[in-house]
Formats: sequence, C-alpha cells, structure tokens
Amino acid sequence: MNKKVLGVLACTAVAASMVASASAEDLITVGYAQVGHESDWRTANTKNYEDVFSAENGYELSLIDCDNDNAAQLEAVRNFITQGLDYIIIAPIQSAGWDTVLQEAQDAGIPVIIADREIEADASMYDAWVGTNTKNEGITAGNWLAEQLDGAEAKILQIEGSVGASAAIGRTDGFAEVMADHSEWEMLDSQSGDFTQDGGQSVMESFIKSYEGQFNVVICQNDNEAYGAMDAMDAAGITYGVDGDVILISYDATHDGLQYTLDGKINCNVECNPIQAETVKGVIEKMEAGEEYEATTLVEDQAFCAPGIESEYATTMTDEILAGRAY
Ligand code: GYE
Repeated sequence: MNKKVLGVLACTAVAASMVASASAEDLITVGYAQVGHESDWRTANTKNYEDVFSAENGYELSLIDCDNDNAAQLEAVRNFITQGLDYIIIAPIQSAGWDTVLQEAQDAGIPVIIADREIEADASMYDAWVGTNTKNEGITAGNWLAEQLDGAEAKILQIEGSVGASAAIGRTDGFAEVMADHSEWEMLDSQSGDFTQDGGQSVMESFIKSYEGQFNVVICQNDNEAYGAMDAMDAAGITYGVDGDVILISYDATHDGLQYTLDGKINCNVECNPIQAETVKGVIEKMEAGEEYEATTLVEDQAFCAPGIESEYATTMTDEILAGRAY
C-alpha cells in the first residue's frame, strides 16, 4: 500500500476514535483520488478542490495524491468505499481498468463522479462526469498549426503526456486527425514525457540526439514538459518561439505557460482549465437534494498565441490576460 494512503487511513482512525462533534457529523464526506502532483495544472486542481470542499462549505475532503500510480489509485478508491464516504471523485490516471472497482462502489451505494479525465467504462458504471475535451484541444493545436504554416512543410516532434491517460490519448488523436489532412506534415517521433518537466527535458534531449537539424515543430502535451523541452533546446543552441527556428506548441495555458507565450517563447498554448471543483460541488449538491443533475459537464477551454500572431483559433496574448490568470 502507498504510504500516503496509509497516512490518511491513520488520520481517519484517530478521528473515528474521538467523540465526533455534532458539526463534524453534519459534514458531507468526499474522497478525491487525485492523479498526483506531476504538473502546475495538477497543483492548481488540487488547491481548487481543497478550497471548494472545505469544512466551511460543509465538506470533509479526503484527497489522496496517488503519485501517478494506477494501483495506488485503485487502492485509494477501495479505501474510500471501506470508509463508507458519501461521495467518491476520481481523476483517472489510466483510462482503462475501472469496471471492477466502480462495481464495488455501486454495490456499496456510493455515488462516483469522474473528473478531469475520461475513462473507458460504460456511463452506467458511474454517476457523473466533469472534465475537458482533450481531443478538441488536439484538434485546436492542429488547426492553429495548419493556419500558420499555410501549406509549408512541417517536421514534427511530439512529447506526449502519461501513457494510458485520456488527456494524452485525446490530444494525440485530435492532432493526428488534423495531420491526416496534411501530406506536407511528418511526425518524426512521438514519445511520453509523463506530463513532467524532467520527462519533457529528457525526451527532448534524446530527440535532439536523433533529429538535430531535421525538425521545425515541437509539440508538448503540457506546460511543464514545454519548460523541460525549452531547457534542452537552450542547452543545444536551438532557437524556438516567434523569433526561432522551431514552432513550440504547448497545452494547459497555466500562468507560467502563458507568460512564456506572452514572451514569444511558446507560439501557441492550448488551454485546459483545472478549475473544476465548483462544478463538481454543484453536481453533489443536486444529488444531495435529490434533484436532477447534469450527467456530463464539459469545462470549456480556449487557446492563446504569442503577440504578433493573428489566429482564427487562438486569442493573441496580452498583459491583461496574463494578469487575470490565477493558476
Ligand atoms: O494537462 C496535465 C496534467 O489531466 C488534463 O494532467 C489533465 C492533464 C494536464 O498533469 O498537466
């Protein structure tokens, strides 16, 4: 068992051995099986859940950081079931392999909300879904690139997110769909950087060894991978961004990612909004009240591009946009 899971179980045991106060008994207990802490996006998402599912708002949140370990996440959900929590929220590390544990939650009568990413399970196996359309994000990246290149050749290197994560699968598939219409584009290589800065840097270092001088587009499936890729290109003397030899595309559009976009280092940054907890809370409130609730809620995204670039698919970055980005 993962140490963090054990830690939380220990705390729960202490709490149970105390005489629960009347107000604590009134709190709605929610377990959130969080992916991990791999990226700035994830940190913002965790903080958002901690802020929204507070005791002040009537909730007791058990948030388990599963450290990108699929087995630990299944274990965390099973612990939530054993503890008999009122609601379970899962941000699935892997999209596959959920049927058994979802059945266990259903048998225990605990509603499950899938958040952030998608899963490969029949919709009857869970109660609601709140997240973003990552395939559309990939399509946006592809459309933006096609518009900018306007028929010119592209030799592309892609740093994917974590293997088996719907956010990586969606972005890869969406971009591939646009690429299928462009015989002048070639995907030289596409490897996982695990949604981390270190991963982005080491994949980019190995790409540079194999393809130096042969590529003009780098796509990173999140901002942290882009930071690592930029470090690797800086070290190799490869220029990127609006004044560079390489077009750099990123996803997430977190504050720092948008700063690099405003500075012209990232050409296009496709947004993915991590602020989802309020929407999930709204679903739970309706469930509590026995009212009808949205089975599926899509959190909307947009895209941003560097100053000097005009696009039908992305908003040109300004100081004001950056100032308004809290995460
Ligand atoms: O893009 C990445 C994070 O699931 C959409 O996970 C999320 C992705 C996000 O680690 O930064």
